[in-house]
Amino acid sequence: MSDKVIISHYISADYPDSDRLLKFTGELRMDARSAVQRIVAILVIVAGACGGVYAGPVYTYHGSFNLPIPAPDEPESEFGRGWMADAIIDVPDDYVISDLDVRLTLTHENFIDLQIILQSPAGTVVVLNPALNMALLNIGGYAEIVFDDEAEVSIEQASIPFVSPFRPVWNLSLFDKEDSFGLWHLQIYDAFYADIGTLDSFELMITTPEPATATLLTLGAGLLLLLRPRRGR
Ligand SMILES: [Ca+2]
Ligand SMILES: [Ca+2]
Repeated sequence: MSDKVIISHYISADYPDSDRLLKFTGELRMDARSAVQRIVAILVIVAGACGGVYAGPVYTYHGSFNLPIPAPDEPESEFGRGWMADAIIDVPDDYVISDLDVRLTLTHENFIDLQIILQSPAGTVVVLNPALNMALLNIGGYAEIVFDDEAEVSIEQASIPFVSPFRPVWNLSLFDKEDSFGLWHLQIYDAFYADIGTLDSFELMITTPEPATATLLTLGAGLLLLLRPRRGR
């Protein structure tokens, strides 16, 4: 119920003391407004806290491949250098990305050869690992590599034992707020002669915004509209 309704009630009762009525009206409006302000403030604080602490659902898209690195049709493949054919994941869903991590599994004789790049459906490019990353010299074999902006160790500081996750050289946050829908390309360039390998799998882990944040903000806006004094009456 708004303060306007209560005031109407007093006016229709032909309340004789107009000074007292005005004073009462003023206090009532002030109380209603401060109550609304309090509610909105609490909701905004709760929503902010939820958004800061909790992430929304994580959706994982996995692709299995058996792609030689480099591809056999590359001009210098016989010398162990050139591009791999793109590994492509087709994401059929529209999600707003709030965080993206990438997992890949591969076998290669020397990871220092590998430049690893991810391209989003929107065309944004992120270099995950630079070619000739000296930290990876003489690290090879089978590996599961997870790239995550929040990892403690950068891929440029990797060492034996080679344990994920690693921070990529460019931030995966460049994909934040993009739509997940469409073709994601993982591109690997073998930049150095000799050692070769194979990409086995590649996976996108897409975190979406916390739904409670949107719900609470909507609820707050709804209460604000509900309790706001009506005009023109
Ligand atoms: Ca992350
Ligand atoms: Ca090579």
